[in-house]
Amino acid sequence: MRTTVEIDPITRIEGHLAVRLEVDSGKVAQAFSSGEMFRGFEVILRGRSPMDAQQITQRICGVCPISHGLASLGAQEEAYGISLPPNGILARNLILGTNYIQSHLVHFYQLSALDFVDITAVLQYKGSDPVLNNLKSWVKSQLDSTAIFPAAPFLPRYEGRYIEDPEINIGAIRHYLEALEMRALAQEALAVYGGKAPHATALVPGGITERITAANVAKVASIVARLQAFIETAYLPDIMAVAEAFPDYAEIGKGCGNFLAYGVFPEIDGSRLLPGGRVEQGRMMDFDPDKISEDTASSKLSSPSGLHPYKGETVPDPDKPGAYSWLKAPRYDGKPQEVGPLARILVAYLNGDTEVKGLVDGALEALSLPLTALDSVLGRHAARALECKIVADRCAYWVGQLKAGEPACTDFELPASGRGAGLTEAPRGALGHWLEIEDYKIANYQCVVPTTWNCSPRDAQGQPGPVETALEGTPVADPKNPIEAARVVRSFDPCLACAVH
Ligand code: NFE
Ligand code: MG
Repeated sequence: MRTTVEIDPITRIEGHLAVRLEVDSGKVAQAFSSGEMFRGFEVILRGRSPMDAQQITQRICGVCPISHGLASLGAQEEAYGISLPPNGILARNLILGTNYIQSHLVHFYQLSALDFVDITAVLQYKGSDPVLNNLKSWVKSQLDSTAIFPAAPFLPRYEGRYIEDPEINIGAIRHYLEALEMRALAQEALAVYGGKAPHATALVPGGITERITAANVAKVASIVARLQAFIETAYLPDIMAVAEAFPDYAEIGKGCGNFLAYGVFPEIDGSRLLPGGRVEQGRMMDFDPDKISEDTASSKLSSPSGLHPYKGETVPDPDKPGAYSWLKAPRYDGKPQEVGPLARILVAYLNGDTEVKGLVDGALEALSLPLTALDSVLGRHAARALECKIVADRCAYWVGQLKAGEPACTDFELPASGRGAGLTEAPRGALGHWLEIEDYKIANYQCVVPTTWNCSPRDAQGQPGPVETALEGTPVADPKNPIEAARVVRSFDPCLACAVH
């Protein structure tokens, strides 16, 4: 029997992503992913000064604003013909690195963990930890109350199988609360060189406006050390516990098999901590940014289909027949691409990065899984957690390389005309901003965003987007509790506010 299942909204983060599933004989036969709002940043930017773009585009999102700011600066710096002094490169890496850490921790603990961890286990808690006892009495009082949604945001939830071991559940719930403190700490470190969090005021073309001092180096270093300790002692073990409890999710959620990363975290020597590249069915392929285009066949936009972002247009058309999403459908050489931590880790692994190889092989060996198991719900969570460790460890190195008193910014002059592309990686994947300047003003500005890649609708060839493909074949035991499908979608860490920008 065929049943239609709607999950709307599907993420625990702000933004309206809906998925419609056609379920047949207990499995998803077809999936449709819909972004349900229009924002219009690309329209707002036209006619403004390009030098404001890194501030305006940061407002696309409160979770990954730094990536939008840096993509914008990358586009501007190419157009202005400037490069950064070492302090500028390092300080920006620390701003972005601490942003990644808070984003990855929030994604696992606040946005996904409660798909696996049984929050009701706290009611059985008998220890003396005041924080857990507080939570326990709050949940109890909520369940006894007449609140419409007692114990929100923890409940209600889809019913299904959750972790059974009370010790693992209680430990993860404790970490859920600690992760909120870690997030605040990461934001505090971000603000040291960013000027402010979440939207950093210190990001300017040529570098950053904050000065490097011995005192602020010491402050960032001490916060990074605390974040590293939490990642090692909580995040990584909790991910392994989920993987051990849900081995079936190493086979659920296989995506489109094409992975794209632009690369991120430039080093002083010109290399990148996480390199760019493209993987197709397990093999490294070449990458040419000219082959990026955006299809609009299923998008509520009248903009022409198949344009390169330099030529891109954004014209809303809410009543377009057959359209079911406000997202465009980005394609590389006509094909959908999965982006995100898994794409970055795969590219680094296949590039022969020894640290990444060691971490990935170690985790796979501990779980007795082959490399191909990475293309799954568990693989996405594991890649995000391993990347979080790699970035935090490198932040500890970068902060030691800063030189107090030396410049963190280069001077520049705004040209009357020019263009540039800023290709970077947001926590959720490959992010590009394309800028065209005429008469000192923005003539065109296009953003191609991670969740736009991952949650894209079908294109003119009828090819589904990566999330739609990953959902196909997912078992749904109870159409009233489609928790399996929710786990698949959330493994991508979608952010609709970004995707529709
Ligand atoms: Ni709003 Fe974002 C990230 C970007 S996702 S979170 O990471 O760009 O599309
Ligand atoms: Mg766009």
